[in-house]
Amino acid sequence: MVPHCCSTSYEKASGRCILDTRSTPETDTTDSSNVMVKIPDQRNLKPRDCSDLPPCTRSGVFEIHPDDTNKIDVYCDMDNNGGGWTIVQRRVDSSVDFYRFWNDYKNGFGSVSENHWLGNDNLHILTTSRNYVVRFEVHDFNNKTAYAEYQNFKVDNEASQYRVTFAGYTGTAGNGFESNNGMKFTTRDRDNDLHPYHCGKGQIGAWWYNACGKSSLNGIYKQEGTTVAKRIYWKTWRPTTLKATEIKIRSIN
Ligand SMILES: [Ca+2]
Repeated sequence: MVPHCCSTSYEKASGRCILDTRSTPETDTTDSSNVMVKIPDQRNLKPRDCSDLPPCTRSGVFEIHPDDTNKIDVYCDMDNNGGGWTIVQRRVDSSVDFYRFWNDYKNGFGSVSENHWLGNDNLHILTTSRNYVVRFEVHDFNNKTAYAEYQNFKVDNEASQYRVTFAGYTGTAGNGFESNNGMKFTTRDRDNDLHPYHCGKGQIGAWWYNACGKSSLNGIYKQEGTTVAKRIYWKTWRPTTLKATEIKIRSIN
């Protein structure tokens, strides 16, 4: 299965042989005509986000520089749906507690390459420096996957309670984020939602709740099949709790 890669490595995701950074020229072919591409030298790159990384970059953790003063470690998904995606949120299991406070969501938490929240301040810096598409990916316990994408995704600053705005909808998961447009962020210690009660406490989560709405991807991690309110949900796709989620953004300018 593995092609003949002479003094290189084989990258499964792209099906290519990868040349070492020291090699010249920048591309070559193997004896079986597989294209080899030089690994970009990432030491001198200052990408504003993952979409600035060179085309053959592999997925992984990178330091990005959204403006002159800020640098952030992020996970870049360079393999799926065209690549260039900066990961904002990821849930893969119950090992990281997402029932956290305002300052946790402000600053971000978890491990960049596993269960992770990038942080609302970082989201604000990124989404107000460029024009972003946001993609919500949801996975059920039968290994089925669906997504929802929105244009012009922006998260306002902390003084505005990280109010979110976006436009349009395309996808397969249903428009589960629709009623969250224009909503402020709510956590267990700050009720900014439109419901008479506190959605952050009622749903055991942190989200741009309306009253409370059809999505809650930072809900408490539950086992397969549960439909109790306190869970990870995207109700326009599945009535049951979700196994894994990802939120990622990609700039279009
Ligand atoms: Ca409320």
